[in-house]
Amino acid sequence: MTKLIAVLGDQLSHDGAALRCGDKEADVVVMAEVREEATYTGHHKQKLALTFAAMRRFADELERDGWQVRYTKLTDDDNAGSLVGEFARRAEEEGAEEVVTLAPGEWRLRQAFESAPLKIRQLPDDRFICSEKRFADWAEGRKELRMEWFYREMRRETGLLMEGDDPAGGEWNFDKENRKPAQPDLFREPAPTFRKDALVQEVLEMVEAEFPDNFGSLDEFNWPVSRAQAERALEYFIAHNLRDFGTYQDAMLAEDRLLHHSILSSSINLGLLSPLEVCKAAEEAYKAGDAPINSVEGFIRQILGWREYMRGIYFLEGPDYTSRNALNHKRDLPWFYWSGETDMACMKAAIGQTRDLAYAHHIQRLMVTGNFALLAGIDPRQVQDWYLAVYIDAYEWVEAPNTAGMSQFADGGVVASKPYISSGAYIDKMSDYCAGCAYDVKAKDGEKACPFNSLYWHFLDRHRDRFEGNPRMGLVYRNWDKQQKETREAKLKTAEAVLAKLDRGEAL
Ligand code: FAD
Ligand code: DLZ
Ligand code: SF4
Repeated sequence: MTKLIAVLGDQLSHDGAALRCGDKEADVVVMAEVREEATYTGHHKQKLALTFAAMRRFADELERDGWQVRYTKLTDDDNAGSLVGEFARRAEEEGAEEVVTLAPGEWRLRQAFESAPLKIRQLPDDRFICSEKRFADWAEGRKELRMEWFYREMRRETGLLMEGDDPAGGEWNFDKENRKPAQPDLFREPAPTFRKDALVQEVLEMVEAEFPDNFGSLDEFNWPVSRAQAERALEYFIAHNLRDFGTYQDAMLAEDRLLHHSILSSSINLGLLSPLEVCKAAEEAYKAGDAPINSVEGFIRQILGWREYMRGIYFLEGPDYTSRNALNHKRDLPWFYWSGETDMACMKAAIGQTRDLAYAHHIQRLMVTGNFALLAGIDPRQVQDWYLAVYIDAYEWVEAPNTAGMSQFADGGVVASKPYISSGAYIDKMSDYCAGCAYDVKAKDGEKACPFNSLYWHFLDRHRDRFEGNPRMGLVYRNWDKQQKETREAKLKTAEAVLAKLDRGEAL
């Protein structure tokens, strides 16, 4: 009996479990571009274009590989509009009684598949290094689910960067070497560009025509849409940027939007590259003496540690994770997150490049836009909606724990042992934004004071009951208490004025 093998838009791996269990002669692969997936959030135009272009390219590859593929384009007349609708339509056409797919990376779709009027078998997504079951076993009985302990187990299990029972280089973590500000590197070889062939052109035009009001611009679209292109991006990163990845991992520069980051998250999340092969490529570079341990360990930790851990947390914590609001933050997301119209140079830069590239690197997401939202008490649901919409790599399984957990402390400390907050001083140390800013990063109160400065103390003051007893935050509360009463009042008054402006819908 024919079965349908459904390949979703972020399941573009030739060796996933669903394709492995299929029979090229008897079974039919189903892929569908559908409105429901294109509109569950207001995806950045580049994310839509990348998804559809990569899906079409993958379908071509499957056909060349001998599979029978039924592919539905977004604008096809008979498009049912949803994945379940498309599976039902194709099942009837093919006389199939069963659909097999990898379990989607979202509770929303898993639940839709479970309650569908036809049988959809969801196989564990084995493209991750750590299965959901393995993560749940690790988490069982632990009081705290800290990434660092999980990561060490993953190092031992995979053997990555291990010398016998010991970590390569004698330490598990080299982060203390990885906090340097950067200078522009005018001699770096330019990043690879990916040819916009007829398939990509057609998709870009379709996205502009069908989603003209979505956030973002397509002008600078330059994402790998096939495995071959993703392999080129990986090779470029290993050859040119891995060496300095660690050292400048937290740095931000106005004129260098990518720095030494890999820009591989979209390719890994789509399934064009496997996380293990990316880690192995970095490990090879270390073994060959081409990249130092602080960079290679730092890079591998992001994938083997953070990426696997975030997915584990998302599925362990359950579907209600995204509605948590431990700090009871209720303010609306300021409009300038969409328009970029703000005098805060750091926010303008992070939002501007997000609009132009659908990309900002981790510290921009965490310590600029995320930090501001947390300090200003923005409703974490609205913050998540923004991150899910604007980034090229955004899928709920990884976006939600990063935003609700790591960035907004909305999960009450499942992911982060303390909130990731800072005043303007941190941004000034790690970037060159402040020199060109309308605000004064050294001023702590008054109209010209950097908003991060006053909001930082306002956050600590209003959440004193929750954080005062946190051993990692005692020092900062002692610092606050030591300040003159008038100084503290001036900072809080400045913060109140900033928040009142936000509440009136004014830009900062
Ligand atoms: P690099 O800096 O080169 O890192 C290498 C790889 O490590 C990345 O490609 C990615 O696969 C992985 N990685 C690094 N940090 C993380 C992390 N914290 N969690 C998971 N994987 C990580 N990442 C997403 O893939 N999708 C998201 O929707 C997403 N949303 C985020 C939201 C917030 C608020 C924050 C603070 C971070 C978010 N991240 C997300 C994590 C991280 O910012 C991106 O993975 C990274 O910026 C992607 O760029 P890159 O490929 O150049 O990464
Ligand atoms: C992100 C996305 C988009 C924009 N469109 C489609 C689509 O039309 N068809 C499809 O199969 N998948 C799409 N995706 C990816 C899914 O939304 C993704 O599988 C879920 O978000 C789970 O990770
Ligand atoms: Fe950002 Fe403040 Fe620096 Fe301006 S002064 S760039 S708002 S940190």
